[in-house]
Amino acid sequence: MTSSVLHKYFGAEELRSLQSLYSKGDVVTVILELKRKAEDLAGVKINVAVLGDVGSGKSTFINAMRDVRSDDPGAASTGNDEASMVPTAYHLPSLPDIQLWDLPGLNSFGFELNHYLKQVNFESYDFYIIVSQSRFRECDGELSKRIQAQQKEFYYIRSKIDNDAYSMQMQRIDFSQGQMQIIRDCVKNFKSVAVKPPAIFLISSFDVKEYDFPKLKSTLATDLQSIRSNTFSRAIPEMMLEIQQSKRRPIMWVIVLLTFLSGAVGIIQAPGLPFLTAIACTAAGWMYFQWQLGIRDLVVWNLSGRVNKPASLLKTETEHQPPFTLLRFAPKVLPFILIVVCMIAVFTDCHYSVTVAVFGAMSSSAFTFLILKDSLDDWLLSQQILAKTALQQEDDDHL
Ligand SMILES: Nc1nc2c(ncn2[C@@H]2O[C@H](COP(=O)(O)OP(=O)(O)OP(=O)(O)O)[C@@H](O)[C@H]2O)c(=O)[nH]1
Ligand SMILES: [Mg+2]
Repeated sequence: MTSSVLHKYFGAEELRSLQSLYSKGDVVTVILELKRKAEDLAGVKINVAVLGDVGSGKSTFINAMRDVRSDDPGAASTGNDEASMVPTAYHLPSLPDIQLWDLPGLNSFGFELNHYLKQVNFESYDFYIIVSQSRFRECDGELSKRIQAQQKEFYYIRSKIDNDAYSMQMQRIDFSQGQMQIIRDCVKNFKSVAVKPPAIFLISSFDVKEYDFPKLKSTLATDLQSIRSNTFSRAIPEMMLEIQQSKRRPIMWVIVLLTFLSGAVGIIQAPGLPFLTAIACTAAGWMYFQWQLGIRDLVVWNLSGRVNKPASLLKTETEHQPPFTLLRFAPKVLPFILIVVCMIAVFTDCHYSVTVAVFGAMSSSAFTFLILKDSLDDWLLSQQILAKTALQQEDDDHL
């Protein structure tokens, strides 16, 4: 699986064109290109992780989905002595855009959950199928919580239902009543771990024409488009971040340059000079951002017409900031206070002139750097949110 989310959706040529548009400050066209891609995701591969407890029937299920027997060449190895130890991808002939990943059983290595999730690269998958046998297990609850936390979706499979059917028959329990009871229990168990109950299928991988197997296959085919759209929508901020990287680096160099300038001039002991230099360098940096990344309001207004969304909505979303905490606030105010202290010291003809000069320079450059770096990160983040908000409606329309 590729680690770059952009490479998953765009070819090398398209990528170059996106980077070049962004470098020219044309963020609106970049977002419209993402929109165009969101409307045509056909052929984009979806990685589906099949996971669950050891021996729950994951590999047998994958073989059944692919219509192969366990002893056919290329089949996933199955059996109680044939534990799958590394994630392995299998293509589905009936749904070529889906790649099923056979993951090791949750307790295969005796790993604790976090270690296991890291080993199998848990967060890299687009969709999940949890396979569970005979009853809802603690690990099913844990896995489903982790999936929900990523705002991704999953199916829940109760495997080996042929065994359940047999034991119900032995106990003279009506099978359809028994099935309903299993589903009710699953729903109750998901609710007990605060997870929204997913689609639940009771299947036997030995009998693909019976129970919920045919329904599972058709549901997966139907849901494919919405899974793809959701995956793309979730990835928009990350895609924007990747596009922005090439531009962020040169801008950071300009910030460093302005920081030095601010410090160098701030060292001169003229009344008010460190203060004026810090303000002038910060203002120059701001203007440079606007020039390089586009004027915020203009971008929002321009985009609003192109994606048919009210500018007020786009603006409100992008202005959404993390809480104004003391931690975020303090580093910028402290250098400012130091600048003022240095000014007072110069005005009052303080004798510690070298100390004052050094403090003046340091506080002036610290103020410039912190404000500019924070503003840059803030503008880049708001572009990521802007792209996501602008494209959100389109994704919802597809569902
Ligand atoms: N009766 C019945 N047995 C099944 C079914 N699916 C799997 N099995 C059996 O369950 C055992 C384990 O199946 P696997 O598919 O290897 O299980 P797994 O989850 O891949 O196991 P690990 O890779 O070790 O985690 C095998 O003996 C299978 O034949 C089913 O639908 N019905
Ligand atoms: Mg296996």
